[in-house]
Amino acid sequence: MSFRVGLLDYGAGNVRSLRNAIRRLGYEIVDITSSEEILAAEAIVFPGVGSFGQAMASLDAKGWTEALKTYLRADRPFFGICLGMQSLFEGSEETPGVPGLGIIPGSVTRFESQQEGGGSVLRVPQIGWNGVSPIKDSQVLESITGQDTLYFVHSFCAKPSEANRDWILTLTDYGDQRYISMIQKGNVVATQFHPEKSGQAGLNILQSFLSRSGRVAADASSSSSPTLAPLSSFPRTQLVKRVIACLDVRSNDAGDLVVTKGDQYDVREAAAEGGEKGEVRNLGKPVALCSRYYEDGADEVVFLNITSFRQGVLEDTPMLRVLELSSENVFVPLTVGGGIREYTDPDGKLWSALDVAARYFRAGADKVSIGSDAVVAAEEFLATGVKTGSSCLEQISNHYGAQAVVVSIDPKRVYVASLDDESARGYTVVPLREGEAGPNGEKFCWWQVTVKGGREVRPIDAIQLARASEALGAGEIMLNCIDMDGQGQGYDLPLIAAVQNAVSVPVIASSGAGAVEHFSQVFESTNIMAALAAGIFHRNEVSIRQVKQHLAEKGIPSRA
Ligand code: 1PR
Repeated sequence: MSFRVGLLDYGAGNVRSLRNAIRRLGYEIVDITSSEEILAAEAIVFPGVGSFGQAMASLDAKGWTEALKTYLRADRPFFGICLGMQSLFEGSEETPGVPGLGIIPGSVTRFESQQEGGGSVLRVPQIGWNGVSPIKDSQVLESITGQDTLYFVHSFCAKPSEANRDWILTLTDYGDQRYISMIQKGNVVATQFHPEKSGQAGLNILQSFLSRSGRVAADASSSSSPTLAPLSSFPRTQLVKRVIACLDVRSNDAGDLVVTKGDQYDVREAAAEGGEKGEVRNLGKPVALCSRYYEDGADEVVFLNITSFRQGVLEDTPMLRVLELSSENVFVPLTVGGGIREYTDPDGKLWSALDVAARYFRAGADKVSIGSDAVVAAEEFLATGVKTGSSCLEQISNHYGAQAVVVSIDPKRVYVASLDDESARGYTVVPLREGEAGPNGEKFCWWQVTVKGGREVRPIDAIQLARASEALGAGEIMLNCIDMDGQGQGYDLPLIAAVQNAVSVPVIASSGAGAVEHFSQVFESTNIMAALAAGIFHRNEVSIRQVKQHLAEKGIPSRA
């Protein structure tokens, strides 16, 4: 170990994974607390989190802005991540009028949520794994191959131009929009993607930077001069499909936290004839399963604390510990759900949804998933048309950014006889697939929203909830289906298509995967970019590798 890495952390999100990644690579971390420490640092890593305006305001409030500019202009070792890269530009459409550090010419703009060739909307934020197309050589990229993908999660991006060309190291394409995914000039490096969330490929990039920090300027071969080829001539990249493992976690009857799995949300073993309901199914330990799925190629892991509505979330120490331990060894995004809401503890103290989310982010979560509380907020919004800003969904989204908030929808099919069935007025009714029918031969259905793990139905449908959630600040929708859950018969394709068409944020298909073919089926027939499964992975029926192999055989791109 040659030096200590200074971390510029202004307290806005999950930097635990970054700390874990740097430690894993063998470096010691020192938290920067003053502008003097910035100027004296041997290397600085700046993981910007939150909004552009908040990041710049935090730097200003701490009196760090000028010191950071001086540090950067002196070509000292710097690695910016996501907003840490965007802050190097002159400004951002995200927070007009707020100047950036102004080291790189140009301003950051929002992705255009436009129509693509196939007529579908380009989903913003971009969430998932995409490639990088180098426009010059650099030792920072020495371990990256053309097949590698890295994890991006952002709504804003910096566009390449002749004015900033000498800073560009790699370009990436989202739909037909080409943007800067990495910059490098001398010792100053930054990435739009999250290397600490990009598996081994991301760790390799961080390692390449840290291992020669401060020596780049002296080593002329490390970064060649840019070629004069037009920026459009470099190979295109694409966002690939995600395969997500989901761990439903709860205490079993002995009080241990276990991964369980329901059949249509019933997580207890069937009762013996005439006997009482069986035990909670125990399919393994959360931390161990999370590691196994990471090693097996999961692009993301979701933890759902499925009984959190019965207990106080801030007393949920075991779940926090699961996240802390998992994030030590798992370098892909982690989402946590269950009990993300405002909460009054037994002493009468009120904890805001922001306090609750902050606890989970600090423990290692990258995103929080909101179920029941999002339904409450959506119902109010649908009734009044007013965004109060006070719902838990809005608060967390406004503070941490939409990309950090997933809304988990738990719908149940309601079968009806016709498209204009009186009982389904106001809801989206669709025809069932060939061969499907309701219990009384019905040929149509709509999807009623439930809360509390399917125990209570609400008077809105999944499409209304998805639309309202997007309006209130959800960056992603996790779309379960109680009827399909644990059945192994495939995803609810009409539901997924209906929700996918109703919103412009990314949608994760969930519930029903029973074979590798169900993944290609949902990806091909709905154009969705992410599919989640639980039971088949827990029971070792199908591995994530096998899913990816199958996708490759079908010509569907996914992370290798
Ligand atoms: O309402 O904000 O406290 O959140 C509670 C969260 O817990 C919600 O995200 C809700 O979906 C989840 N949840 C509550 N009860 C259950 C249950 O199963 N009894 N699990 C539950 C939801 C469904 C999926 C499952 C897929 C794939 N789990 O996540 O993993 O259906 O399963 P499969 O591949 O085996 O078919 P709040």
